Order: sequence, then C-alpha cells, then structure tokens
Amino acid sequence: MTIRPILIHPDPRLKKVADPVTEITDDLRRAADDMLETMYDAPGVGLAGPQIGLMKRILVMDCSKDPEGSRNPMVLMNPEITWASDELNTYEEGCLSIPEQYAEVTRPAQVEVRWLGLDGQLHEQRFDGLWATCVQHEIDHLNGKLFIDYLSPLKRQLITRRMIKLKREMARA
Ligand code: K1U
Ligand code: ZN
Repeated sequence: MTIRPILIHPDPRLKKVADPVTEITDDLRRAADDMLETMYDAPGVGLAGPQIGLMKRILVMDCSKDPEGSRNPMVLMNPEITWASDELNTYEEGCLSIPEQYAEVTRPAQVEVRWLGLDGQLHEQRFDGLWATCVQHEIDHLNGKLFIDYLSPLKRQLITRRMIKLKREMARA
C-alpha cells in the first residue's frame, strides 16, 4: 500500500465530476487500499478519488470512534443517495484538500446510500451522525463540490487565498 499525495485546493481536478466505475480491476482495488492508507495517515475520516487525482466515483471512509481503536474501513463505488431525512445536522467540517480550515455546514442528518462494493455487489445502508456528514461530503467531492461551496463568496475567497499562499510556500520548501 502507498500513501498518495492529496491535491490541495485550488486544483481543476477537484472541480470536475468523476466518472462512474465500470469495472473492478486490480488497479482499482490497489487504489482503494492506497486511499485508505492515505486517509488513515492524514489523518482523516474520508477520502474521495479526485482528491488523489483519480477521476473515478470511488470513496473511502472510516468514522468509527472505537475506544479500542479497531477500524471499520468502507469502500463505496458509484454511491447514490436514495433518501435524505428532513432533519438537518450542522457539523464543523474540514477537508484534507483544504488543510486547517473549518466551517459549519448544514446537511441532512440521515441519508440512505446505495453503492457498488469491491465484492461486486450492490449495498444499501442508512448513515447517521458523522458517517452521514462524511458520506455526503465525499459524494460532493465526486461531483466537483467542496464544503467551501456552501459558504458565502467572501469566506470562500478568503479560504481560497489562504490555500494559494500555502501552495506557494509548499512549492518553495
Ligand atoms: O474528504 C475529506 O477531505 C476528508 C474529511 C472528511 C470530513 C471531515 C469532517 C466532516 C465531514 C467530512 C476529513 O477527514 S478532514 C479531517 C477530520 O475532520 C478528522 C480527522 C481525524 C479525526 C476526525 C476528523
Ligand atoms: Zn474533503
């Protein structure tokens, strides 16, 4: 498994709609393993294909808060939200592609998602709490949307300017 570099906003690949997965190849299985390792290393609770420049509809997540530290990694391909609750939840979100910037985003509190698993089977599950927030944040990535797109243009511009500066500093280092 390999830790892959995470793209930092602004990057045109983070604004594109990712392509559906049509075949579960060994390359895709390796990419899913790499995405999980990259997510755990960051550390983060989710990661979507476009964040490592993989323009496929694949995401990984693990929002388990097991005190014994046991992991619950999930790999979702071609995920679709089939139901969203009327109840809303506000969470202070972060993003591995927008380091050290956080803002409150309001989304449905529960969602049902259908996806293709690495086993080639269709799965459907209801998500709640941080899992629900995370899966919606990751599906947004597959559609070229970032959490800052929910903020006012002024806040978005401020964060984008910070990221341009950060990328300039990282390139110099
Ligand atoms: O997609 C990403 O950029 C990953 C992102 C997912 C996410 C976080 C918070 C709310 C919704 C979605 C992250 O994982 S940012 C890092 C983070 O929030 C975190 C890291 C370690 C433990 C708990 C949270
Ligand atoms: Zn993100």
